[in-house]
Amino acid sequence: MNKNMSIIGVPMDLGQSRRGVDMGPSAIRYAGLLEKLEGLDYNVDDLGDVPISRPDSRHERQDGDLRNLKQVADASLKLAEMVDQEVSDKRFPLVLGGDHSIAIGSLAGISKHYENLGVIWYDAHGDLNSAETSPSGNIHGMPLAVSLGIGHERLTNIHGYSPKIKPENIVIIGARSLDPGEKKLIKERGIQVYSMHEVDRMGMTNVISEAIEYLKERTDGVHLSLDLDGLDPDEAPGVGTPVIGGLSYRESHLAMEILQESAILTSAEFVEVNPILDEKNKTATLAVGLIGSLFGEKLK
Ligand code: B3U
Ligand code: MN
Ligand code: MN
Repeated sequence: MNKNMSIIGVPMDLGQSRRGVDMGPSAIRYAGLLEKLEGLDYNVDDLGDVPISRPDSRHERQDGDLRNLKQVADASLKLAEMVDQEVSDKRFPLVLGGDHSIAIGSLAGISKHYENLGVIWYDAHGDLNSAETSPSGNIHGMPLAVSLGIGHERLTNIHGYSPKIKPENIVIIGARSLDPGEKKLIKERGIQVYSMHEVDRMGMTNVISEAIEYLKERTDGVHLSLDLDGLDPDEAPGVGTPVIGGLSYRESHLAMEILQESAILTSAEFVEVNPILDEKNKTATLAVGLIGSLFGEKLK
């Protein structure tokens, strides 16, 4: 794996309705991220946080519109430009959220550099909604659809091109809360989904190994987008939309270790850590632990 790494924080909470996830990047840094990575011999450059503009007042949803569209679009473009620069400089971008809407900017900056960028979406949700299918109007439920070119043009066109990714280059792991429109899209586009059902039946070793083989055959780079709500809320309580019955601490570490061995990742992001809803920074600490396994920390 690339030993030169750039960390970018995105203190964004406007893609959903609960406050606190804007403090995610600080909580993850405070939990010892830099020390962990430097201890694993990475050359780490912490670029600080992307500036986020505040809305004039909290946006109440109008019929069919998207909450805080302008602020999310502005931040996505800034993040895309920063990530783009780091990939050009041959550095591994590690992005810290913030709510999952930030993936719109990450993918916009990264995908320019690849013909066939693969994405592993580790999440309780599909994040495949658009204004028409969203039950909430929250943009954090939309970034994967936006990256496929589905959704508001201000989002799909960030960084001047669309789509960012192809449906056959996506693997979703840990899904257990999909809206009807998302299920329809998954079927129509043939998106690979390992829901909790498959994880339970096959075991995480087989799920992640199959996902790696699948992506190896068809992609020239792979981005990991890890939403902490993919894990069970018992183990990751500090998330805005907890869903019971999630991936365990142990399954998640195992997935990160097998990803490390495969060496397929070219970028990653960890999102949705909400320190206000957390218990003594447990979720941020968990995120740093997972990042350790992903980047080569060994048990023996
Ligand atoms: N699918 C729902 C809920 C949701 C999506 N992502 C999260 N929650 N974290 C929606 O609002 O789109
Ligand atoms: Mn998500
Ligand atoms: Mn989620």
